[in-house]
Amino acid sequence: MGVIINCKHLRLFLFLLWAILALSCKDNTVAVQEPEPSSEYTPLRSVAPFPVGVALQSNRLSSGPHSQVVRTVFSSVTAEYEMKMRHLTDPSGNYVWGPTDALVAFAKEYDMQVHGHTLVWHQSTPSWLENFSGTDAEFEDAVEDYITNVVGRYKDDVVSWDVINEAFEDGSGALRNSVFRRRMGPDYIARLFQYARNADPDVLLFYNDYGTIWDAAKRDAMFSMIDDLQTRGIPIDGIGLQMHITYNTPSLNNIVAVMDAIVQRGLLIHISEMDVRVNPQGDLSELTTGRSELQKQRVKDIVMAFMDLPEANQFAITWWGLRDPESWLIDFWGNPEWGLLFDAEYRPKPAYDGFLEALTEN
Ligand code: 9MR
Repeated sequence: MGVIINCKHLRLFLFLLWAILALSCKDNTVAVQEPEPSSEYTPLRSVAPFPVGVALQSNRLSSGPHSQVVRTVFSSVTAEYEMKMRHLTDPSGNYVWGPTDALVAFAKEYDMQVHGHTLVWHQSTPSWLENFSGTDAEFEDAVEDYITNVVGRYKDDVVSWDVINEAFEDGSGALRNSVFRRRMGPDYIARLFQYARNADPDVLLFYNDYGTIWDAAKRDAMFSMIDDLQTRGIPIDGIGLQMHITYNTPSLNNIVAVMDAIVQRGLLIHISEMDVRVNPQGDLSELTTGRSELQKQRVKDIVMAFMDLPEANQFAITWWGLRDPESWLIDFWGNPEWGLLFDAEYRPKPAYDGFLEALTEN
């Protein structure tokens, strides 16, 4: 028996379709059903004696659960990418402040501190600077202007900046041959720090890198740079240890040895980009209880080691993302990975308990 659709049915159908769409859309975005975060756990910020941070992308602030967990649990934020040069300026060199202004406003509203990341990074050089057609002196003026503008804009809101990120090569510790090194000469790092200090006498200035725990040449290069800056009275306040590690490497002893060497130099320590890979060999297709417990112990050990440092040297611990599926680790390593404190459903993992236990049992 055939179905006859007359005009009246069609109008009713179209009206219902419109009503459903209108209810599920806001600002042209189809609303995605998101899990509700649980509130039955202790927020890290309520017990940590130092700032606990998280890397954030401004587009995720529009997600209710995401922003709720961030502001409840953490007391510091870092832009995961939006405060880098290639994002703070467009290809012609005009400033793009929208996303970072939004992040800073969010942090202010919820009483969180902001760590600025990063003024200079060879992997985020915008094309207007990479292909700069003026003289070397004009290039340096442009870099100084940039630092003055960016640090100056957030003078009242950003407490600390990574002045330069990852300046040394893996394996050799040689200064990377970036456009900054080529156009400003081998002493360019000292001048970047000085420009940042001139822009804000109070902001804390960091050198940030990965691999300084397990790569001896890179570590030596970093400490030589620090010693040189300090001998010459160039301002530097702290070191960011990125802490992209796995559940079983590097050893805690090696981590502690590097932290001690930083303490000996009177600098602040920022565990600046923490995540703990549990699947470095790619043998897991889902997170097992066993690996999860190893991750928990690893987090606990590191937080305890950080808390054993003299208080004057403890700057902060920052997680490089909130939920496992949002982490850069998955694309970068090409394995399923669960490196962070929260799972896809915004549930705190055993690693979260490890962090809490270190804070409360110490
Ligand atoms: O996690 C960040 C990713 O979302 C960005 O696309 C990428 C490029 O801006 O940077 C990633 O963060 C890096 C950080 O800035 C410096 N240390 C290594 C981090 C992972 O690549």
